Amino acid sequence: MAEEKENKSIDQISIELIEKAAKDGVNTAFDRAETMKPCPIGSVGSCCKHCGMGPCRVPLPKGKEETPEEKQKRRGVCGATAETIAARNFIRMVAGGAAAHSDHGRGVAELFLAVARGKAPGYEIRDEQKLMQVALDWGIEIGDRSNQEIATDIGEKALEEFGKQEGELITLRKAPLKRQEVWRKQGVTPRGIDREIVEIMHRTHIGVDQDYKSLLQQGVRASIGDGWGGSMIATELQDILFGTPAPVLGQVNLGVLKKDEVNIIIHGHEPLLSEMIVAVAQEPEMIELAKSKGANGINLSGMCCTANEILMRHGVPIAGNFLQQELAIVTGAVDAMVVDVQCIMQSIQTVAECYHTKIITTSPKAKIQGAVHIEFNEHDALKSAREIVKTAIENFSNRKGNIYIPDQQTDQIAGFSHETINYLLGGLFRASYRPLNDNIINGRIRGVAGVVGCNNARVKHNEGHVTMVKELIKNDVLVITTGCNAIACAEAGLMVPEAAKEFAGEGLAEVCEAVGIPPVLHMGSCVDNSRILIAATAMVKDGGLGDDISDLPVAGAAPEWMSEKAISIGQYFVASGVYTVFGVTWPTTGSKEVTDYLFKDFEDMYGGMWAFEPDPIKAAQLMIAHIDKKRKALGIDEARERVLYDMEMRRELE
Ligand code: SF4
Ligand code: MSK
Repeated sequence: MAEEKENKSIDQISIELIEKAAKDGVNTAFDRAETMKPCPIGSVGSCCKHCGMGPCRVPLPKGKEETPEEKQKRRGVCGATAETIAARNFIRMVAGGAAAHSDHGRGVAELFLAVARGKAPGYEIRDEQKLMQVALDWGIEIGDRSNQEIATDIGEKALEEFGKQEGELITLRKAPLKRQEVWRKQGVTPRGIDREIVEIMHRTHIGVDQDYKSLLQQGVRASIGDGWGGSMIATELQDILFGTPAPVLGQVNLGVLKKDEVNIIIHGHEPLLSEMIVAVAQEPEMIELAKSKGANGINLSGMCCTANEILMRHGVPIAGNFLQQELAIVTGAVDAMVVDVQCIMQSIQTVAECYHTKIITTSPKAKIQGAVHIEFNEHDALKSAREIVKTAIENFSNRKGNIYIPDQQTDQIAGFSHETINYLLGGLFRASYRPLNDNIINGRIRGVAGVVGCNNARVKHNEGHVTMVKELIKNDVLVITTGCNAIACAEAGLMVPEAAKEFAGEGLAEVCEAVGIPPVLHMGSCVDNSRILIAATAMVKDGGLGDDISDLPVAGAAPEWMSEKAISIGQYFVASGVYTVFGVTWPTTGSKEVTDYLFKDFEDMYGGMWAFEPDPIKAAQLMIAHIDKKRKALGIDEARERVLYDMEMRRELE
């Protein structure tokens, strides 16, 4: 029995809480993953339910070679082939993911505009330098105009990008020129963020686009509109409003909960409300109210990407990643879990009913039956935040006594925005990626990997993330990370500078030690994958490593992916020229043609392609092999032979 629980997570704290859930008779995702087996036809993309004549299932015949005649007949009622069905399913996943990120971006842009117009009390422009930078990037006049005027133009322009009908997204200009040309040549330059998503829904309706290559190209187009459009707008405007992240010390894992304080967990993705909750929880009246109810204070922590957002900007501790959301409630010590959008399990309400926790939904787009709904109103955000915090405080005295908080948490350094990396590497006056490029060229750093994405209850919690990342850094590959991978790495102690000595290869460890950074750099939340694109572009611009992202010795991965957003992210990594490996399962294996197109043909078209490898060590080795291939093409493969750091070089770097 104990062994069974240990198979569910590599994290001891999670194992203890999975055991507590079992003792308390609480059903969690870990249990449901055992009883609910994935459909073998749907999981490979071979089931279509796009019309009332289906669902139609077109699985590959088992155990025998299919004749061309049999393949001809293996179609849906409307005649759709297995290729069309797999491609349609795949790009509908891209549409779902791109829509989620981009609607997040739209929400930020709306708030941004309201702040610029003075209609969102409580918010302000915190990063003036970034405001100017974005104005310059978007061609908005600065002159002697006020911040408010400039911000109004930026907000209006940002919102236009969603509904734009023709031309090119303004944010694509951030990409290397050669990459922009690749997109034009392939005909996948997005016109408007919403338009490309809607077009996927149109093309995948019965009887429209029935050429898998044409379908997959539209998937690429919408994904670029996500990474270089909606997500990038979200990140840029959030930085202006809430501050661009800088290195900050924080703690992680369920041990951050406090027995004697009101515990509020903020879960989801958008930092609009959570920023206000962070402010309100520090108000003396709120702390007094908590004390009057017998608590020693108010303890905020985050879950999933909201956690990453408020950690990066305020050092608020992280309670856990996707598969730990139910476990947090199982501690019996969470007085309120406040949720907005994305990656929120409906079952948190059922688990909460076994304890005393109040689930508070806040978005009109995301309600949960049985939960308390306190709607977030951006025009009176402080009022919403106060009502939420008060509701949590009032609930403190309802605790049932069945409390267990593991006595363990891990330190981490987060806040590695593109700007911070630039500054850390080059200093304030000559901020640049030059030292990174130089250390890649001289071979101390072999390459860079962006490892991101979710947890997936089909595999052992955090195992794929941590195993892959350890293998990469051991082989001198610097890892940059976001989302639930970042939380997994932090829980495993990989995000402190000392981790370089313990886990990284000699060359990478030397560089980390000289700069004072961990070997795994936390870049933020899911929308902040756009920071990875900007970092890759900065490497190109600094020179010496080719003239496009596809020339760089870099790779991407999502070893425990599960969400449609992860597919959209992977697709825009690939479209940006990055070799990208996913684990767990691959949603098009029902069609060899579709899979080959994504895994092979895309390399000729985009310089980056997809790969699937569920074993995290093998997946890391694939990434390293790709990095070495790129090093060879750049003529820097020999340089890896001489990894010696003398004192002069060290001083130069410092
Ligand atoms: Fe079947 Fe075609 Fe309808 Fe899909 S669209 S459910 S393949 S008939
Ligand atoms: S929260 S999309 S489970 S990374 Fe962004 Fe984690 Fe994946 Fe959600």
